[in-house]
Amino acid sequence: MKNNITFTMIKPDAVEKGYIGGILNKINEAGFKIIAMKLTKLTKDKASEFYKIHEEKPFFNDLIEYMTSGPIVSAVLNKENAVENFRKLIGSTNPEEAEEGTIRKLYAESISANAIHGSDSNENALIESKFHFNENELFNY
Ligand code: IDP
Ligand code: MG
Repeated sequence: MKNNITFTMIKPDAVEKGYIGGILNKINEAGFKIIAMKLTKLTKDKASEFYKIHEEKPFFNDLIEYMTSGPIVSAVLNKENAVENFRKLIGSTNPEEAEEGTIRKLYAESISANAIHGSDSNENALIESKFHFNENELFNY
């Protein structure tokens, strides 16, 4: 399995507050190349499928409401060791625990509205990229 891509979403809270530019700057400065990108809006079905692993969690319904509340930016990013490096760049799920300089420390408002998604494994990076983009859109990869 290749380990040089990861999948990300700039979540509705961050898009709404005008943080797309600031977040993309951080991503570029950290040396990630954007392979695919779009502004889109998730349907409830699509968000539920994407977060299926959290189906049984108490926060699942709120998560789906939040992720479908407005547009998101989804993107596929390329860098050596992309998954691990990107998780470091975005910081802890809970922004109160995120390190200084991380995207969640800078831009997230709470553990639920936490500004950005990053894949948690190489396998999921590929699954999530293909879930959001078709073959033509992944032409750079
Ligand atoms: P991650 O996004 O850092 O990988 P996950 O545990 O995979 O975190 O959770 C997915 C998303 O669900 C989080 O990014 C956040 O938006 C939401 N979430 C996770 N834990 C909680 C919680 O305890 N309360 C509310 N929302 C949560
Ligand atoms: Mg996760």
